[in-house]
Amino acid sequence: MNDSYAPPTDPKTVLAILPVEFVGSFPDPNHVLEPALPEVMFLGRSNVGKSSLINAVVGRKIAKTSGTPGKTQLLVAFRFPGFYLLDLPGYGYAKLNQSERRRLRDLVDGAIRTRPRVRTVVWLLDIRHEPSKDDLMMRDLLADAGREAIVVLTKADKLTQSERIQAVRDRARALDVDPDDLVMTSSAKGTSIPELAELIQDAASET
Ligand SMILES: Nc1nc2c(ncn2[C@@H]2O[C@H](COP(=O)(O)OP(=O)(O)OP(=O)(O)O)[C@@H](O)[C@H]2O)c(=O)[nH]1
Ligand SMILES: [Mg+2]
Repeated sequence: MNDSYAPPTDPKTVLAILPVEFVGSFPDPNHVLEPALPEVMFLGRSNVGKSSLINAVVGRKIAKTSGTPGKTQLLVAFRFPGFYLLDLPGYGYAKLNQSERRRLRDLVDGAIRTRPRVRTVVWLLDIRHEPSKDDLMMRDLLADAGREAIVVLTKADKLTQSERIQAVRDRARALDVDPDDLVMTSSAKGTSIPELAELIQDAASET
């Protein structure tokens, strides 16, 4: 992938021009949102950059972010005209006690397995790291649940250009996907943010 045409900062996206409303935060993975609309869900390890990427694609700071893993603890819903964006807690955060970890895992697994209106899952992986055991379990869960996914690499700004090229190849091989199907992003620099916003809008509006 080549990001040399990526705008440097703060690109306007197709989602940035839409009104958005915070709906609420819910502990139940099956919480029913009214009115019923298509849903796009953000998934990834704790601290991978889900909430930051949501803020980047919608061009506003709507999701809470933090340098400390485990920031998002509930299913968080934002409503756009015609669809919902859902922010999920991260998986694989080791420093929680067993019951909290269990609760978060049940929330994430339940949302992936059973929410009937999810059109696509935006699945995030840190570009710097090989997929973890949890990532690979999540891949199996997505496949098992028959979920379509947009696979995103995050924090591309943390690598040099040559490291990025190598990393995209390595991640594609580890995930057994085509490198061209990986969306390499940086929320910090705006890399591929307009493109990702369009993929999300397209998925949400497919009939
Ligand atoms: N350099 C860089 N840092 C990033 C980027 N995206 C996110 N971060 C940082 O990564 C940390 C975690 O970001 P969040 O967006 O809160 O991550 P999250 O996946 O929502 O985390 P949880 O809610 O805890 O699962 C924060 O310190 C962000 O500033 C990026 O593109 N580049
Ligand atoms: Mg978060």
